[in-house]
This record gives sequence, C-alpha cells and structure tokens, in this order.
Amino acid sequence: MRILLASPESAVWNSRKHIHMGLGYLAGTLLAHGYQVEIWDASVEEGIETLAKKLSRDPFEVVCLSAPTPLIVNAWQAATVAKQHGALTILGGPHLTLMPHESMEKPQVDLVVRGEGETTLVEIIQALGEFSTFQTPNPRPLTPDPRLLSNILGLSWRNAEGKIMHNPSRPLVDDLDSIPFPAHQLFKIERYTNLNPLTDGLDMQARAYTIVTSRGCPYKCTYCSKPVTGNTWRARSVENVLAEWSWLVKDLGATEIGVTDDIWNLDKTRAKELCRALIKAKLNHIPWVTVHGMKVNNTDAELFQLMKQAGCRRVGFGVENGDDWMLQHVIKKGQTVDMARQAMRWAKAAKLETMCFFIFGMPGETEASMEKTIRLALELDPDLAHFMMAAPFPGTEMWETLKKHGDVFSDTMDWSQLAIQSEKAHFAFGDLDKETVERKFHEAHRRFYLRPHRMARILARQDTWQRFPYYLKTAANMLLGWGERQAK
Ligand code: B12
Ligand code: SF4
Repeated sequence: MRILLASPESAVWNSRKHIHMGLGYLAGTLLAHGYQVEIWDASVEEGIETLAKKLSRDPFEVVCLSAPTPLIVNAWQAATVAKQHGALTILGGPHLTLMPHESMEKPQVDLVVRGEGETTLVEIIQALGEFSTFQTPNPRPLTPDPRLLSNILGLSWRNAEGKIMHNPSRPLVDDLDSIPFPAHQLFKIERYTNLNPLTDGLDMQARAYTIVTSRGCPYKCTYCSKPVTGNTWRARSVENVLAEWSWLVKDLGATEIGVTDDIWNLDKTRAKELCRALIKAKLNHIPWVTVHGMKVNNTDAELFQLMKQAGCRRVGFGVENGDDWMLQHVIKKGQTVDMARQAMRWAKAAKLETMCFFIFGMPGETEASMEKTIRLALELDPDLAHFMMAAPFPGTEMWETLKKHGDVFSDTMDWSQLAIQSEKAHFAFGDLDKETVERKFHEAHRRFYLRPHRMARILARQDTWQRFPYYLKTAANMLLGWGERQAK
C-alpha cells in the first residue's frame, strides 16, 4: 500500500521553509511498520509541482493531510484533489483535534484522526490492508471495514448508514522514547533552507533540520492553542535526543538545527544535561536555534552559558507585552517584564543572538499598554523582534472571552483569516478599535527597525540582497501597512 503524507498549499506562511515534524513522526512510525511512505510538503513544492499533478503522475492509495486551523480550508481542497485521484483521505493535526465533526461533514474527507497520530494511523492502515482493492493505473477507493474502524481510539469515521462516529480519544503516548525517530531522510532537505522564524537567514544554503525534544507545555497562556497536548508536558530522555541529533549531524549532514519544542527549558536540569551531552559528544560545532521554545522564567546564567558552549546560536523568547498587568491578568503568561529583562541580560552575556516575540491587540489591551510593549522591545533590543497580531483560535481562553463579550465572530468564521502573521487586527474589543491596534503594530515595526544601527545591520546582510524583492514587500507591509491598503 502506498501512503502519501501531505501538508497542503497555503498562503498563510510563505517566508519560511520548515520541515513538518508531525508528518515526519507519522512517516517514521509507518516505515517502522514496513509501509511505503512519501512526504509531500506544499511549502517546498509550490511552483514545482501541484498535488494534482503529483497524484496524476504518481497515484497513492491513501493521502493523509495535516492541518492547523488556518490551513483547514486548504486541507479540504487538497482532500478533494486526492479523492479525484482515487485515494482514501485521512485528515489529522491541531484543527482536526479541535473540530473533527466539521471535517467529517465534508464528503471528500473519509477519516479524521484526533490527537497524537502515530499509533492511530498504523491501526487504520492495518485495518485497510486487509481490504485493499487498489489497482494502478485506475485506482478504486479503498473501503475500510467499519467493524475494524470502530475499535480504533482517536478516530472519527462514518458507519454503514453514513452516520459520523467519534471513537473515544486515544491517551497521549507515555514514553516518548518509544516513538520511532521522525523520517528526516524523506524530506527534500535541500529545499528547507531557513530555520529562523524572522526571515533573517542564519545561512541561506543550510541543511536545516528540526528536532522536538519534548511535547506540550503546562502553562495556560490565554491565546495559545494546544489541542493535541493540552496542558501536559512530556520529555524525551537526553540519550534518545542525542541519538537523533547525532544522526542528523553525522549521517544526514545537518548544518543547522532548530529545536521546536513548545517549552524546551521547562526542566532546567534536563536542558543543562542535554547541553553537556552535546558538548561531550562533540556535536556542538553545528549551530542550533530554539525556534520558539524558551520561557524566560525557567532560565539562569549557567543555562545560557552551557547553551552557547553546546553550539546554540540564537534563542527566542515569548515576551508578549510590556505591561505587567496585561501579562498577569489578560495573557496569564506566568512571567513578568523583569523576568524577560533578566533572561535577555543573561542570554546576551553568553553572547547568544536573541529574538523576542510580542503580541498586539489582546482583549483588554489599550493604546498605553501597546506603547509599553514598543518601549520594552526598544529597551531589550533583541537581534530580532517579531510583532504579531493576537489571533483567536477556537478552544483558547481568548476565544471564549471574545465569544462571550466581543461578539465579533461566529462559528461560521473563515479559518484561513486566522494567520498569526497577518498585519490586520483580527477583532476589536471594548474601547479599542482595530485601526488603533494596526497603527501601533506598524509603529512598532518602524520604531524598532528604522533605527540607524538596525538599518545598517540589515543592509550589511548578504541575505537582504539575495532576497531583496521579498524583503521590500515585507517591509512595505509591516512598516507602512501597504498590504492592508491594497486589500481594502
Ligand atoms: C514548529 C511549528 C511551526 C513551524 C513548522 C510547521 C509545520 N509545518 O510543522 C512553522 C514555524 C513553519 C509553523 C508555522 C505555522 N504554525 Co505552527 N507550530 C509549530 C509547533 C511549535 C510545533 C509543531 C510540531 O512539530 N509539533 C510536534 C508534532 C509531533 O506534533 P503535530 O505536528 O501536532 O503532529 C502530531 C498530531 O497533531 C498528529 N497529526 C498531525 N498531522 C496529522 C495528519 C494526519 C493524517 C494524522 C493521522 C495525524 C496528524 O500526529 C502527529 C504526531 O503525533 C506547534 C506547537 C505544537 N506543539 O504543536 C505550532 C502550531 C502547530 N502552529 C500553529 C500555527 C497557527 C501555525 C501557522 C498557521 C501560523 C501562521 N502562519 O499563522 C503556521 C502554519 C504553517 C503550516 N504550513 O503548517 C498552531 C496551530 C493551532 C491550531 N489551532 O491549529 C500551533 C499549535 C501553535 C499554537 N500553540 O498556537 N509552525
Ligand atoms: S508558554 Fe508558550 S506554549 Fe506554553 S501555553 Fe504559553 S504560549 Fe503556549
């Protein structure tokens, strides 16, 4: 049986080519069970071959699609294409875990997997295997046996009468070390060149791999959508992580590694152990980045020193807001502005590059709190500052607040509008209108990036000139809001 694991075409994220670890893990497990798998990621296929062309040339019996909320519409479109080419379609990922019924109502979607997918997918494929009727070049869709599907935890499906069934959820995997490594070897790695979230390439030609050393996060930030892991946190052992890291560096030729955990440093002792292990194993010559996952309050000077020695080049922090009241009462981040200041001092003292993430327009935000955020960004002066618009994802506390008080959207909203990288405010709340949020958002970019020393640094970068048209467009959107004006 041939299985294609795919991430659909999308306009929501186009600047960064980043391997899809969810698909990597699913592929690793399927390979370990002896199945034939391929990964197709639209973010590196666009402009080369569409999914429709790929499937016409090279048919698959099963097409699996992964989708976060802003990509769900694209996933439905891709499922239509897959069905037209005779495949059974299985959807999974964060949005499907949140709203499985919505997708099961689409005729082009055969099955939906909720939660962690490794075991569920293998059980589905095993159930299908016995009933495979697939033939090339004229494939007929597989018809799974309902008796087998009804026992698979975490699966949503249709019974013989066409009724949508939601089996009980599957518990999270206890021991992450028991999951096979992601099938890194299946990614067209030469097309993934930039691990940096802020488009400032470390090395445009890098063989940039990604690693996930832990899953989940126990914090409860009100904007954060964590449908798959909830408020749990599980870590892989240092030995297990080291073995994958070593494979990436020594066998697959990684020249850059991104750690994409939600919260890499929740257990500070373990984080330090991992650094020491990387140094001891002499894997510290390959630069790595904590792409999202450092929490400012789980740090100390020693951790940053060790990270530097272990090869870490750049650390990212969710600073979010410059106003302690907002952090405590609205964002519920479990950290203060002073903690961010301290972590930044330690990271800079260790000579690490720094990047900070800030959110604009949370419910309860005021012009004054946004001004405090801009001033904090200027004061912290990270190498990269990423300002984002608050985006309300279903299932989050922010979503519930807006539903209750804001009355700004309904359950029929267009999910594709929820991109975090948008320069448009997603909602107005209380006295704060969208225009003020957008004005402060663009002001933040201008005040941060148009300072002379920043401009000099940007212009001195090779990367700026290599991708000049792209940067020019981004600058026009972010600094001046040109994208918005055109849209209006
Ligand atoms: C790394 C990362 C990125 C990277 C890489 C994205 C990628 N393609 O994997 C980058 C920076 C590019 C990125 C971009 C975006 N991301 Co992102 N990202 C993450 C992060 C931090 C880790 C993802 C990861 O590797 N997880 C580990 C793997 C093992 O888990 P997984 O992907 O969920 O997969 C498991 C299950 O979901 C399931 N599964 C997944 N897909 C499928 C498919 C099938 C068929 C099956 C059976 C099962 C299955 O099985 C997998 C194995 O157990 C998560 C947070 C998180 N912890 O998940 C956010 C997260 C997934 N991102 C999110 C968002 C919103 C985005 C963007 C839409 C942002 C934007 N532009 O607005 C884009 C979309 C880009 C895209 N094309 O997917 C949200 C999604 C929320 C939601 N409700 O959907 C998350 C949860 C962050 C958050 N807390 O808000 N992201
Ligand atoms: S610390 Fe990060 S991952 Fe954890 S809840 Fe907050 S935003 Fe989400």
